[in-house]
Amino acid sequence: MTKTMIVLSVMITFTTLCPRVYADDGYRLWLKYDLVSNSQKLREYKESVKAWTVEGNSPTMEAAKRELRIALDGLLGSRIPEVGSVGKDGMLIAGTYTSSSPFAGAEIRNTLEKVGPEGFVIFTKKIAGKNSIVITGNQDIGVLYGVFRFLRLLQTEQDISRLDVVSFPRIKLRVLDHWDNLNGTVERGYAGFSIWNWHTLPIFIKRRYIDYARANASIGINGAVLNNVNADPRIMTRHYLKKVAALADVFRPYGIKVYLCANFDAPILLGKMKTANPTDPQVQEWWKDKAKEIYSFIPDFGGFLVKANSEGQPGPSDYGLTQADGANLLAKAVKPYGGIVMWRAFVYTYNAKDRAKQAYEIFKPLDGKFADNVLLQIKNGPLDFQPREPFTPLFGAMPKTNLMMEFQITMEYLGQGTSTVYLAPLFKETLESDTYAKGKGSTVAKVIDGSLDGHKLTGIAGVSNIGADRDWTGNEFGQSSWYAFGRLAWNPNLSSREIANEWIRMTFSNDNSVVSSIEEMMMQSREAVVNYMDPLGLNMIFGYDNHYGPGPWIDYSPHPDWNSTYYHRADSLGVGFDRTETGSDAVSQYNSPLSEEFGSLTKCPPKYLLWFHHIRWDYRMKSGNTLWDEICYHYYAGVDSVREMQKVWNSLKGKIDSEEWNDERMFLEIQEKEAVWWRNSCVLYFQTFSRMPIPAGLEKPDKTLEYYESLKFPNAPGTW
Ligand code: GCV
Repeated sequence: MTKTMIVLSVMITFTTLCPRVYADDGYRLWLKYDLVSNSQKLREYKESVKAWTVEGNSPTMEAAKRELRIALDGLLGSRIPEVGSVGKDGMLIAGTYTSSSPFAGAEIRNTLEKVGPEGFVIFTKKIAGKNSIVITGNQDIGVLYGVFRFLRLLQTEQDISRLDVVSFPRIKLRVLDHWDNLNGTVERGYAGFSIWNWHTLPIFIKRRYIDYARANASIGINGAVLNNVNADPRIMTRHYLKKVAALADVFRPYGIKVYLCANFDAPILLGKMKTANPTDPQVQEWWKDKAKEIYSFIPDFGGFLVKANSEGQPGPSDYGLTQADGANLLAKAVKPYGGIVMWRAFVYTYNAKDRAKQAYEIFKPLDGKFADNVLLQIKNGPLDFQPREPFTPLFGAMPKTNLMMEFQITMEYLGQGTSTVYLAPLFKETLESDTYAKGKGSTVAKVIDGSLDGHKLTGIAGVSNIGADRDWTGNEFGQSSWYAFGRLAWNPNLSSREIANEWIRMTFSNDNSVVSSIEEMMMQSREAVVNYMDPLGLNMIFGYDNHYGPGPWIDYSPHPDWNSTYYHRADSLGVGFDRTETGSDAVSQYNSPLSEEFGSLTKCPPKYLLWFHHIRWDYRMKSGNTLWDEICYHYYAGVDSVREMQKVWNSLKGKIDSEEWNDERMFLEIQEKEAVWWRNSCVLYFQTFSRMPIPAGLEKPDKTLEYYESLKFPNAPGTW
């Protein structure tokens, strides 16, 4: 060995085996694979995994091998050999099930029959008299998912001595919606520019594309819509399709299909036709040809996502036709190739009496009119990704239609890139809501997993918070919501707390006291933001257009329902939107007994009170406080929670990576200021109507309402 080779080999051994000494920048997400910190566990793992093999060499199996190679070496701190044969003690064997698999048997075959194409099982078994761990599934992708699950067990330092894991996804399409524009910007993106570099594709494959696929596969996400729903039609030209195909090639081994947002006017804009009318045979032919062309580039193309007749986008209403007519046009074009259409229910006009009622009014009559390869993609709440909304009543009203959920992972209305808000509790709140469509227990989760109405084509989408920032999401805690979205898409029954626990262990530390501190901080973070922005059912009182910061005073938009005053309706008597029978009657869109519950002042859950009721300032709440005092207490509690989060975080100094710690410290400093800004602005603004004092004992705002109203944010994302 030459001197240089010796030095190199020492360096490689050092970097592989030693725990990291440099600061972390968040790039590795939850796939860090650092050395197992508990020495007892490390010894056990090394006993259990002395060598490994992955059967098969498809691109997916090669991905599984690559993952095991880097992960085992990192986690166990030494090179774990990959061997070609079984029969050694401490073997880890991964492979799809066949009758000649070394682990074949009736019991395992029966179990696999229940887990479907993407499910997997992990179990401990003696093979040829030797202790082995087996990861298997019906298809390669199931095995890859199983590998990630096995690695998570090590990452979170679980017992692996007697494994018996059976897992399969409850929802078929688990999709990230990227609102990425072709010029590199991201609508409502707070983590820098788009991760897709349309200029250097298709030849230059960034390492980040592969890591994106790895991260998604590790949590079971199996689809990516690459472009903004406000769709630039050029994405469907040959120039871009070659680039899309290159990304599809990268994602395929990881089980991820690509989808594109289609602009409904594409026949006019690209095809130079005079109309995009779905009833025109030439328009139908144009979509058929376009689908053929797309599939010639990407044989497993997933299909289209469409925003139609909403916020300036074209659609079938332009021709006096229904949303179903539009959706079915595209559905027919992709049907021969097994493609699907995700058609958005986010359709509204600007001057309705109650915007929250519109999607239901437009779509409910169309139940049963959509083609079988269409899914109606519905936002979790009737308005627009607010910190809290009741669920969209359509979930309990269209049994003959494939309904899919649309959550927003990017935090357009929750403090955007700098705030720490763990979104699993928000997702869960909607999923666990009872629609009563078929009596008690008809939860939204059961609607979207297809079990309530017997649908096979099921889906869930999350508007991505991913950008080109080094740590992917701008604020590392944003990763937790991406992670939670994937985990809940796989299994909506998981709890927010257990998902947080996993993520913290993989991201920051396995030290129990650190884990429980961060877990508490995350679990209160969503309620904190609701309290200091939109307590008691208030909503849509954000800064105009950029949606950053408070703007309850906004009343200058030409679109009535883009004004905050449209939503809070504060006057000298009270505050809140009357959606009861005598108001807009939105309550009647919910099934009984919810409609009565929401419609009753005394039975309505306090968290939705001002969503459904206009209430007097001096109304006595169950707590004994007047409504005005209760509003104030919530705003102040929100700020207190952020200060509490700061305390918890400060106590972790020295216990987690210093760079990650310091980044979050700074973000929480911003968040505390923003929470105070929200609280003071809203309390001072609503006080001009209530004319009541801020309750004794609460700190007084140190600035005037005029000051807050005068603030401008030329650098807020979305304003440039
Ligand atoms: C992509 C809200 C956002 C828009 C977004 C729209 C939608 O109105 O502010 O930026 O557009 O929702 O979901 O289509």
